[in-house]
Amino acid sequence: MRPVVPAAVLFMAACGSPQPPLVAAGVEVTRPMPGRHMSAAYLVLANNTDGDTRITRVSSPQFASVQMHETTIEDGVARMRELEALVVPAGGSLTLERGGKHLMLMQADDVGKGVTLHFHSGDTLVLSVDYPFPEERG
Ligand SMILES: [Cu+2]
Repeated sequence: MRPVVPAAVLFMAACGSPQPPLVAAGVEVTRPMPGRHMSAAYLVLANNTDGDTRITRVSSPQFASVQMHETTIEDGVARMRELEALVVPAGGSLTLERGGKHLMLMQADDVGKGVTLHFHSGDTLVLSVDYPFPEERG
């Protein structure tokens, strides 16, 4: 006779390890160059929900301003333009990388051991990422 597994147990097993709605991977933040107060951040954002996630603002305690940028080539010249939002597609991912979409961190305050990034969708904080600089990780 086969064991009968109650439906409620299956349901709970399926919900046992809930995935966060938005996940960051491969985070890299450049250190501000000496005498400059600007950095760039690159990462992959994965959306575990069945709806698009629209990032409308990114902030960081270590920087006065964070802009969402896209690098495009116009007439053979690389230019950056500011984006109003970053859209992470439902069940998919968005890659922020050199030569593509990226974050520009401006007016560094005190960048010590690392950088924290807060991703907002409207008034909602949807993800916070802590990035310790590699040399600080021991
Ligand atoms: Cu930029």
